[in-house]
Amino acid sequence: MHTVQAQPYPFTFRRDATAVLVIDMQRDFIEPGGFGETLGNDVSRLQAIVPVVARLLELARGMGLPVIHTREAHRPDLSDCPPAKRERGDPSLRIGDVGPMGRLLVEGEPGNDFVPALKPEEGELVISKPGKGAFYATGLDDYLRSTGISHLLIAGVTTEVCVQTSMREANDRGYDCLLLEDCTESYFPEFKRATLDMLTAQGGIVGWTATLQQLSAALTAETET
Ligand code: C5J
Repeated sequence: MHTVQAQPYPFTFRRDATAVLVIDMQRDFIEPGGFGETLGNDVSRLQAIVPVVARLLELARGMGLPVIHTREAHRPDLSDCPPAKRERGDPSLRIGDVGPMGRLLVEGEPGNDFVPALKPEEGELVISKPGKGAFYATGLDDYLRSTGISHLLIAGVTTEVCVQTSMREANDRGYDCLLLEDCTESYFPEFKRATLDMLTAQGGIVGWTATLQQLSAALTAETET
């Protein structure tokens, strides 16, 4: 067992029952010209965590932990994009419209790909998801159950949207989740802080949080006890 000095209390996991889940580290959310920016957001806050998430991937791969990547993506005909999602708000461009990195949030388009520093390696599972949650209309739950994964180490963007939704979905399905505080980010710092507080309140009602350094210390402790 490994034990991370987490909030609200230590998080314990077995390495052979744990995967890293990286949510939506895509150009569409992180680079200028993508979906996130068309909604009026400053993407620089999200760019800042890319090197930290890269260190998490390096650590996980070095330790032999499975890594799963999600991307928010719709089919080119938008048949999996509810009109309510496409028509929401007053963005400068909508899902499926052509932006500087191709059609927004459409699979196969340059902007829908992962940022270069965080590309999946061969053999790592990539889940395309039409919603905010990683479990909605995907095979993620079946994959985790069939591989005996019960614990998730979560990273990605944005903290209060796709990350929080996915962590809540995982929690309801019985997974123990640790969110890496410095491997997640929001366009709104106050929403990130509030989300971390909400997830860990009431004795970890949704799960745990810790820093990458705290995870690293637990994983590299000399022996798995
Ligand atoms: C959003 C996400 N923010 N990945 N998606 O629309 O959080």
